[in-house]
Order: sequence, then C-alpha cells, then structure tokens
Amino acid sequence: GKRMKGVVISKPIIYGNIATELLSRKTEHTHKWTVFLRGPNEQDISYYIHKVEFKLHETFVNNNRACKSPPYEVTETGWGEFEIITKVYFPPASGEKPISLYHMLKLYPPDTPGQSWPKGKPVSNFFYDELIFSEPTEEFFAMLTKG
Ligand code: SLL
Repeated sequence: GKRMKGVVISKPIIYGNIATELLSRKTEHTHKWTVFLRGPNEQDISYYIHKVEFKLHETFVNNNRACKSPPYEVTETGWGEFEIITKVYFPPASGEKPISLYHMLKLYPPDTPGQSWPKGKPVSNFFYDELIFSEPTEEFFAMLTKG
C-alpha cells in the first residue's frame, strides 16, 4: 500500500518476565516463569500485531514458541537464566519487517546485603518501551489508530 509521508506513530509496550522459585522440586527445575509482551494498563495490542514469537534457549523442547493471539506469553519451568528474543510480526498489509526485542530472563532476586528475599515472593524484570512506525501504509495507519 501507499506510505504516508512524514507520519510517525509510536505504540507503548511492556515486555519482560516474572519468576517464582519452586518450593517442592521433582526435577532439576528450580523456577516457574512467564515471559510476556503486553500493552500498558492491560491495553489491547492485538489490533496491530500479527503474531509474536519467543525464542527460548535451545535446552527447551520446541524452543521457538509462537503466539498468534493474546496473551502473548510463554510460561515454563527451568533452571537457568538466558536471553529471550521476542520477535513481533505485523499484519501483511503493513509492509513492516518484524521487530526483535531482547530480554534477559531473570529468575534470581537482586542481591541485597543484610536482607533476605521472602520465600515464594515472585521476582520480576520488565520494561516499558515503544514501537515506532515511520511512514506507515494507509492500511496499517488505519489499524494503528483504531485502538
Ligand atoms: C545457564 N547459560 O547456564 C545459561 C543457560 C538454560 C536454561 C540456561 C531448560 C529447562 C528444560 C532450562 O532451564 N535452560 O530442560 O526444559 O545458566
């Protein structure tokens, strides 16, 4: 489609993970975690997103996980921290290339000398960011501005 000269649209997102320690362990897995991409304040983001892929460490079975609809998230159990690549795809009519977000999965609480982390308290590591679209197609502009 035709691109709109001079138009820039930004969409706020939040991505990251929460993790909780497994208190009764049956395997070498020490934590249950969820990595996610979402809008701030539970805002819907699906109206301009085609799919989201989460690329996990190769020690996971089927380590490339796709979400075609919300919630855009993966919940797993595991034993280690690693970098997760979140690849966001936009509708074909947008003509946009996918955007990759890099996130370090965090399982362990911050080291706070003299203080201990309460047992079972979730650890979280997430970030606010913005997706910027320059000169969107007319079709994509209509999608981006309807939310
Ligand atoms: C580390 N460099 O050594 C990192 C790698 C990989 C974590 C962490 C697998 C779980 C499963 C899993 O948790 N891998 O086997 O399903 O800390």
